[in-house]
Amino acid sequence: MIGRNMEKSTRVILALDVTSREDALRIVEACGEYIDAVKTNWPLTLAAGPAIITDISRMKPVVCDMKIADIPSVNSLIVEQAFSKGASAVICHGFPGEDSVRACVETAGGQAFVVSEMSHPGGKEFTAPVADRIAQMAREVGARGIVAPATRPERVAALRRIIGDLEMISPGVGAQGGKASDALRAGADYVIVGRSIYNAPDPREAARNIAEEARLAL
Ligand code: NUP
Repeated sequence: MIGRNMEKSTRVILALDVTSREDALRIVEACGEYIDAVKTNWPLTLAAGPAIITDISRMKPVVCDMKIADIPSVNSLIVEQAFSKGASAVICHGFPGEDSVRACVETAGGQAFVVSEMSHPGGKEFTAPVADRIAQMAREVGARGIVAPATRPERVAALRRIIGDLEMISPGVGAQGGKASDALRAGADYVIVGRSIYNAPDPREAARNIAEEARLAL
């Protein structure tokens, strides 16, 4: 199964960390107009089963965020499974090293994003000191892009200088304190937004507001 291409239109990727299939499908349906892709992670995959990736991929491109961080052979198996379910791209960790990341990128036909510096406070402890090297490595192995912290726009700008024209997707907007406009102006291509959309009283309205903020920022 081949996932669809992610458009660069609203610049919003919905992080769908809900734990019910019904809620997941309802929220994607409601927000569809204002998002370019859906990012699925472990909570939804474990709750609803991997077939949820296929279901959502019929509505929107799916970025499968299993934060793949294993040895190269196992990384390849995980990526194969994600794409066989309908993923359009995967997210892997950079810290396991170049061979592990290369396995993801090659198996994904280039459609892999590499986590550089994580967006939460603990991301400063171990990921920040090596983030520049991970970003450089992502470029060298031909990844589609990197994941960089919207909570630290100055780091988004610095990582943008390292990756050149690779794509950057940026979580940490809203619930984690980052602003979509700051991340996009600093060099992110897309913002990743979860709780501020799916926990909002009206997820469609919340997604619309962020898409509008993104439009005005660019
Ligand atoms: O550094 C990262 N920070 C982060 O929050 C890398 C990620 N992949 N994420 C993911 O983005 C996280 O797993 C979650 O799915 C989403 C952010 O959700 P929220 O804080 O907007 O609810």
